[in-house]
Amino acid sequence: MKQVDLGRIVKKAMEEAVRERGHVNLLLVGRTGVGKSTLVNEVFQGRFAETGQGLPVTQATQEITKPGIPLTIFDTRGLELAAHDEIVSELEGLVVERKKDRDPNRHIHVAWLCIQEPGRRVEQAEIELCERLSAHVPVVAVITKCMNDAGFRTEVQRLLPHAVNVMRVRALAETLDDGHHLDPMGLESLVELTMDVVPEAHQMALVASQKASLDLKRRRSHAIVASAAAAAATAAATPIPFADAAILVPIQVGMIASISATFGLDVNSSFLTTLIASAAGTTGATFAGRTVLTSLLKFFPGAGTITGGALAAGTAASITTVLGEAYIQALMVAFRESGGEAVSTKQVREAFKQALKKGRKGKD
Ligand SMILES: Nc1nc2c(ncn2[C@@H]2O[C@H](COP(=O)(O)OP(=O)(O)O)[C@@H](O)[C@H]2O)c(=O)[nH]1
Ligand SMILES: [Mg+2]
Repeated sequence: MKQVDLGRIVKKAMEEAVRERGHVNLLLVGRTGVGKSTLVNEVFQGRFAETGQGLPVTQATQEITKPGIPLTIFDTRGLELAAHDEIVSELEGLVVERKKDRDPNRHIHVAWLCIQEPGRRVEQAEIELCERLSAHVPVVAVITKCMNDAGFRTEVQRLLPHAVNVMRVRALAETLDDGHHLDPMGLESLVELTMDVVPEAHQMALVASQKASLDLKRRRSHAIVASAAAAAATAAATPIPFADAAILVPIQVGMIASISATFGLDVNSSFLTTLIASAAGTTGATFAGRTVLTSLLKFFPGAGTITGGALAAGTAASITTVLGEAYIQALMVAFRESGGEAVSTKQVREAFKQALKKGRKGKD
């Protein structure tokens, strides 16, 4: 009987998922104190701006990365200084320089130019910066600490005509003097807009890095499940003898790895191996394809009635779908509980078990 070396399959699938996800680079500009660091901490996983010093790139820029997160932030300071001309040129130079790199994962894909609403001022430095940067990279103008627009957004649009859009955000909740409570706002829209302007090959990295829209992660993951289900159906176009069902394993493992990568889960091979093996009802890392199949078939109505010892295309597709959707469900639960920050592998495993159980009940 054909043996499955799950550890090896998982390792390969993870490497591929991470490679396909790519990397995204965000240039963060704006005067000191407008709320750039706060914004980044609220939008992305990993508390990016709390690292303290990043790697200095130019006089005004430092490069911040976090292990496991496919995002680099170029954080700028000094735009408020008298010498802003020099800084504007330096930033433009950085974007142009990076664009020459043969690896598109090193290009700067988008810039957020932050201006705070309470100041209600757009400075010359910001106008020049927006104009010069937008010749090379999409610039999103972000109005921060929003409480009361009073026409400021329109004013920013007029002064920064090259910005791809002007978004209003409030990164932190506010309580007004009269006890009125204002929730954070605009973070999800900012991410969605940024998605639209980042080149496609880097969108997955953005989806994975951000935490403002869990829905974005969920939507992308549904697409992954759909294509894995189609691949499974194709593989079983000629009904697969049970003993050869191992050919579905790489498809399903690839799916789980891609979903993990999409959620920005900091996974390692041993975690995924354990996760999949336990879903498949085995503990060993090497097992027969039939073992996986028999235990997955438990999740299916009518599975017991399959006759002739073969697996048909429709069943192969639905097993894959149930598995993938249960995993998405599990990650949604775990990430909601954690507020979008890194979740523990134990949390995911537990939620996955629950989701599979629920899926199974739903079918019975
Ligand atoms: N009330 C309120 N304060 C904010 C908001 N965003 C940032 N801040 C505050 O503004 C100050 C400067 O923020 P910071 O993120 O360090 O600005 P940076 O210099 O642009 O990185 C800090 O005291 C933040 O707490 C917001 O949405 N609402
Ligand atoms: Mg800062």
